[in-house]
Parts: sequence; structure tokens; C-alpha cells
Amino acid sequence: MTYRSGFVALVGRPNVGKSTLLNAILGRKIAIATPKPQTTRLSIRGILHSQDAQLVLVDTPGVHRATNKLGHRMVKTAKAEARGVDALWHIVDISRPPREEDQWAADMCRAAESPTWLIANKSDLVGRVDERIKAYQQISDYAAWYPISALREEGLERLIADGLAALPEGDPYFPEDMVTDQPEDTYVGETIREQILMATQDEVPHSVAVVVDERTRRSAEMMYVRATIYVERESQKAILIGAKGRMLRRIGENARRELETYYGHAVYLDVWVKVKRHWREQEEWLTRLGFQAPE
Ligand SMILES: Nc1nc2c(ncn2[C@@H]2O[C@H](COP(=O)(O)OP(=O)(O)OP(=O)(O)O)[C@@H](O)[C@H]2O)c(=O)[nH]1
Ligand SMILES: [Mg+2]
Repeated sequence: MTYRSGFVALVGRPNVGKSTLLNAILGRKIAIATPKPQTTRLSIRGILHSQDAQLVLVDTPGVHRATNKLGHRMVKTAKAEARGVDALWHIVDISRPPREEDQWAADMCRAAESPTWLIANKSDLVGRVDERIKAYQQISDYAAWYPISALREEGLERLIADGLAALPEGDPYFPEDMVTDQPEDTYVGETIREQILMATQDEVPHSVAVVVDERTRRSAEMMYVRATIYVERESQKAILIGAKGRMLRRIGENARRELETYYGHAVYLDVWVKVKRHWREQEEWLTRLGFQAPE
């Protein structure tokens, strides 16, 4: 039997559904996905195991015009992850015409010199998918194209089957039971950040970073988590805490519920908010928060 294995990077502008697709293919939520652009900040590997193949999907931050050092590191991360993979899936939102950021993502794929497929996501939102695909075919040379809906899990079977078949022959990269390389603390912090993104508007979502300070199993049935939410300004801290602490309580409760589903038992979540001025512009802080772009 021939065994196939390889890496496929999911590249595209923000908000097109890369993380949703990763979760849909794995059949499990490992990456946060929200209606806010620039949700994903770090790359995440998700591993799909089949009987005779292993597909390592690399979710990356959305390609955009960076306006701060965090943004620059995010775009650099996407670029670095696109290099050296076996194939690239350029994810687009087919319900919208191509825009500048789609072109940048397409150029990034082209520069990476691996076979690139056009993944026309959100096809549930449009009637004339073929016409839209034609518009996207103008921006690059794609080896193949797939209309899909990551949200409704449509068109995924063919995409997965073809994706596996296109992998080179080789041994598995990861053990059979491994679904992701994402550290558990990162998953927990991201789950909290997801709830913040869902609950806040304007510049607040982008100004937030979450650090898990402590994660201790207090008993077989209870995990204690203490986390700090960093914001850039006092006014953002006030928004996050809310009147009588209601906002922070709601965020905490929603995150706790998600984490309890994940762990299958009780979680005690202790969340604090601190101001760290202009952390998105401070190299040292970005590195401390884990936003180290791969070389
Ligand atoms: N209608 C529809 N919505 C979708 C589909 N896929 C994703 N979405 C929605 O699009 C939004 C963005 O999804 P994400 O998966 O976070 O997008 P992303 O490309 O990872 O975004 P960044 O991490 O910011 O780069 C979310 O609200 C998703 O629910 C789809 O197939 N159809
Ligand atoms: Mg994402």
C-alpha cells in the first residue's frame, strides 16, 4: 500500500473562512473563527488521518495591509507558512468579487511556487458560482478549483479526497492520535479571545491579547484556569469589564462553557483585564505574547 503525507497551507485574505474550513475538515474545533477580520494571529496545524494518508493543514493569518507590528508579524507568518508546503489552497469568499487583498494572497501563493488550488468558499451565499470563479481565475493560475461551503460542509468530500490523492508518497509526520500542534494554553487563551471578539466592536477586538497565566487540574473533575486579557487603553478595559462587571462576566461564562465542552468536565475560569499600552507596536511584547513570525 502506498502511504501519502504532506502539508497544505490555507492562505487568503481575512474573513474568507480559512479557520472554519480547517475545523470542518477535521470535524473538530481547534481554530477560532469569528465574523471579525484578522481573527487568526498564529498559524495552527491540524492533522487529518486517513487509512493511507496524512494531510497536515496549516491555517494562517489573513493577508492584509498591516498597520502595526502585530499585523506585520501576522502577514509574515502567512508568507513563511506558504513556503515549502506540498500544496497551497487559496481560500476566497466567492460571494464577493476579488479585491486587492485577494490579489496579494494569490501573489503570495505564486511566489511560494507550490501547486495552488482555488477554494471558492461561501458558495452557499451565491447563485452564480461559476461566474464568480471566472473572476477569481483572472488573478492567478490555479491548478484546480473547488466551490465549497465550509460552514455548511458542502463540497468538502471531493476536496479532501483530491487533497489526499495529490500528496506525495511518504511517511506520516505526526503520530496517529495527534490532531493539532497547538499548545493547550494557546487553545484556552484563544477560546477566551473568541468570546471577546464576539462580544465587542470597533477597535476593541484588535487590541486584545489573552495570556493563560495558570492552568491547574484541581481534581479529576475540575480544571482551574487563570488568564489575563491585555488591552491597549483604559477605555477598552472599561468596555471589557462593562457596567457592574457584566461584560466580563458574560465573556467568562461563554468561554467557560466552551472549555467545559472541550474538557468534558467543570472549569473554573478566573479572568483579569490589564492595560498594556500599545502592545501591538512593541517587539518585545509581541514576542512574549508568542507572536514570533517564523523565519
Ligand atoms: N455563509 C458562510 N459563511 C462562512 C463560510 N465559511 C466561513 N464563514 C463565516 O465567515 C466568517 C469568517 O470565518 P473564519 O473562518 O474566521 O475566516 P478566516 O479566513 O479564518 O479569517 P481570519 O482568521 O481573520 O483570516 C465567520 O463568521 C464564518 O462563520 C461559508 O462557507 N459560508
Ligand atoms: Mg482564521
